[in-house]
Amino acid sequence: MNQHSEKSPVEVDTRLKRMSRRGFVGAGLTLLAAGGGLKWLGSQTPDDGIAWPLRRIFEFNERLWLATGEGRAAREFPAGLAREPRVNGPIGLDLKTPRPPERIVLRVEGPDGSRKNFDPTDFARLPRVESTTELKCVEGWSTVVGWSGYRFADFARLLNISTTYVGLETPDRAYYVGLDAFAAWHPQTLLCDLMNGQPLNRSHGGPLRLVIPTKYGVKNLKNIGMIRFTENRPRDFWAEQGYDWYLGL
Ligand SMILES: Nc1nc2c(c(=O)[nH]1)N[C@H]1C(S)=C(S)[C@@H](COP(=O)(O)O)O[C@H]1N2
Ligand SMILES: [Mo]
Repeated sequence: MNQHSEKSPVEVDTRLKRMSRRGFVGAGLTLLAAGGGLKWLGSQTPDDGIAWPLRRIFEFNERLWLATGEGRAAREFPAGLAREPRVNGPIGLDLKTPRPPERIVLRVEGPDGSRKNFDPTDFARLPRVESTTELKCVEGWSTVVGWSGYRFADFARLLNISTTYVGLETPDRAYYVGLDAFAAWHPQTLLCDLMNGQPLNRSHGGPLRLVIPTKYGVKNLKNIGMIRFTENRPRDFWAEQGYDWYLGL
């Protein structure tokens, strides 16, 4: 028996998850390089018109995608089931300001560390997205909420930025969360300015909050002041208190 066959299923599972986090496009390309490149691939017997080493990689990716939960989405509910969630988590909210300001003041930091203000009128260039999902708190309650805003993925495409991680923080930097690219670019991950059809109030994170139903409430940062695109895993308020950094898919 070699080393690999002696690994326990748990150990292998952990390793696979770690690999999937790194991204399988990379793994596939590495295998191609190791195998001598495209010329070598072309000489293999094709199966479904795809050379078998590649096909094996695709099948493996797909199984892994489903097995690790990375191909899944949070449940969407009928809009009529939406309710007002309780107000939970006041860190980094400017509650002295009773109503959200008319203008969203949003800072964006690029992977090179340069910063600029995002022009809030540019949100009008993005499609408005509605989504009715469960806000789940680690404290043990959940509420179905009707959200409206913009896909993070569309926002990032407008800026023409893609990175391995995204960090978000409140204007005073008191609350902050880190997301991996899978989570940030997930189609259900939204930057929201409306909740149950009303402008977000300060307590619920107005003028703009993150809604990420594939993760627990703690990652749904209210009152976004800055969005940081980065190659380094961003700090995360609750991860620093001992919670799992991912807290969801
Ligand atoms: N800025 C900020 N965002 C935050 C928190 C916080 O303390 N500060 N708490 C989080 C937690 S633990 C939860 S459950 C949700 C609650 O959102 P809600 O108040 O709109 O119900 O916000 C999250 N986002
Ligand atoms: Mo929470």
